[in-house]
Amino acid sequence: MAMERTLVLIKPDGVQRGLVGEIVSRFEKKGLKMVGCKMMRLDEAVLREHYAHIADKPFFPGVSNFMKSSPVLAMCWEGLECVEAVRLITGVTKGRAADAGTIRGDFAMSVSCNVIHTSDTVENATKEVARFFNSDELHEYFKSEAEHVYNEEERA
Ligand code: FUP
Repeated sequence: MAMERTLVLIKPDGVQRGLVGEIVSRFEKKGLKMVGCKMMRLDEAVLREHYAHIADKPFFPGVSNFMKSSPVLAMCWEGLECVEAVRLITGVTKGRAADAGTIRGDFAMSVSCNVIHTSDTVENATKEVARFFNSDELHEYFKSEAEHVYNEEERA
């Protein structure tokens, strides 16, 4: 069991639709710890890096324009094996096919305007957190709820 950090971006549609509080609240209620948070405007360079795996797809220019259309909220969340836990809360890429109860299942209809980005693997999470946050923007602190979120073995 490993303590992990993962990147969450609330995309322009989530910001424009006033879903920031709802989304942050879901991660908080789950028992995850926010260790970084900032609003930022993404440029072409960071989007080409972040979406390198879809850069040659015909839909990339549309995704890129959408991601630049207003600021996003970048967050780093921490928790035990949280990369997978956050992906489960996120739901599949196509919002209208995502399970009810997931963020995309509850708030998205589109395949690209799908409210949030979340890292898909532990390896990518490490790279993505470093891409969006400087080390002095990430905070280590004790959150007392950990005693109730985790059992003794999980906290060790
Ligand atoms: P996800 O990990 O669920 O965010 O999805 P991907 O990394 O596979 O896709 C990256 C972005 O490309 C998504 F935000 C949505 C967009 N996309 C499309 O617009 N059309 C597609 O057919 C697939 C992905």
